[in-house]
Amino acid sequence: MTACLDRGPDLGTLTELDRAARRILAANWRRHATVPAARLYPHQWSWDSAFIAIGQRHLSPARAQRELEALFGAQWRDGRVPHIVFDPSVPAGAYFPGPSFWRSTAVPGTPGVPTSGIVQPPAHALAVWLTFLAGPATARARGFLPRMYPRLVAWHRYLTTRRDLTGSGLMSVVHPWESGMDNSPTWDEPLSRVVPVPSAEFTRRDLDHAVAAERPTDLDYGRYVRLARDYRDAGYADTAGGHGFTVEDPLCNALLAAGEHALASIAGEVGADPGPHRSAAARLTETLTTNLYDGFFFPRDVHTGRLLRSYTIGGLMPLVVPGLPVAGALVETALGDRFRLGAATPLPSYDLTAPGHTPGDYWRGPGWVNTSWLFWHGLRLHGHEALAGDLRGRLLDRVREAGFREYLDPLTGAGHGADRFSWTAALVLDLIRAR
Ligand code: 2M8
Repeated sequence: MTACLDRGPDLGTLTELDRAARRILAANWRRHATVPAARLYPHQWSWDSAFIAIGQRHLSPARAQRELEALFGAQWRDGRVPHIVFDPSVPAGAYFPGPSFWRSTAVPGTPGVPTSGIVQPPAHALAVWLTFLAGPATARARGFLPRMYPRLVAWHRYLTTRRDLTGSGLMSVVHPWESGMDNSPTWDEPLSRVVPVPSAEFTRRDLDHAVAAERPTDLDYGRYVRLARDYRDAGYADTAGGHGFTVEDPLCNALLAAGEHALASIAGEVGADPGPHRSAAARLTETLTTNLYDGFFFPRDVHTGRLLRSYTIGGLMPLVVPGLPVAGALVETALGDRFRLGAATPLPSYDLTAPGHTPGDYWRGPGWVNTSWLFWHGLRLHGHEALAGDLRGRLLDRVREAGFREYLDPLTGAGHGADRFSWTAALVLDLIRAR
């Protein structure tokens, strides 16, 4: 096992790891949902809740269902699921940008609870289906799938219609936060065209709880604020050409395709027709591969029409799509020097051979457990059981050594970012139970 300089407490055996993970999820639960990390992220986050449910389903299927229901309870009338659902009992200054920045409640068709106005990767249909499978009796008694199905359909419809900003059949993200990989080097080029809001005009809260060298710069934040403010001031309208940043992202579109497969299964359970979901999944898979694959999956910058050719973890994520025609090539790339599957764990967020790779800096090198979990899920889906088993063992070892950190140095295993991070705990619980 790799030596690890700033390793956290030795969490010992799997039983202890399991117990520690349970304690984190219990401590981070707030009435209806789980916060990603108590201080740095004190509200409900969209794709975090999907991963949290995937772990929580093993402890309490009902609580996992409630987590997802709480998120979709904040869905907008246009179908969008906001990336943050704010907890009104948390002090206003605890997170920036908070409710007074997004002003969601002033937008017609939004729920009473304040939310952000942007989205995150659509991991939800998959999470709903896996949650159902872990407790079908509880789910049936609570009417979980009949309640979630129309909401998931509306969510996917929003992404495949209003967010298809090019007519290509793929969804676009209009803010780096929407990709889930906020500070990825891939966004540097499209972001460079965005005029930053001066840092004197806003107060960051993340630096109260995290090391500045491991977080985005003030200049990046200025650009994030500009994009979010412009979107808000346009009434969160999704218009082609109306956004300073528009990218067709492989991770989001792959989760959408995987989500359509999950929706087909859910439709079968609720007595709806799975056919349209199967067709949508096939269409998305083909368009994703035709438009974004060139030896690897790259995002497309809609403003220039060009692929953004850096190797990030997002480009490996289409492995979650059942029947992906280039799955074998993707696994080969993962085994190569850029990602070093089988050695670097968690899988690095950015190309290990790139000059800009920084092992401790936000989405610019370190590994997150959620993207490695998605890749592990994809390995199993495509029959790579041995590689999947090895990745599972390595991930559990890493967390045992470093603790439940937000992200880790893929080569040394050193932990970074928030501690007692919910999706790390939840996905460890899932990995422990994987057969
Ligand atoms: C990070 O993003 C938030 C903004 O949404 C932030 O930096 O404040 C990302 O890692 C994102 O993927 C994640 O969902 C969120 C909460 O864990 O934190």
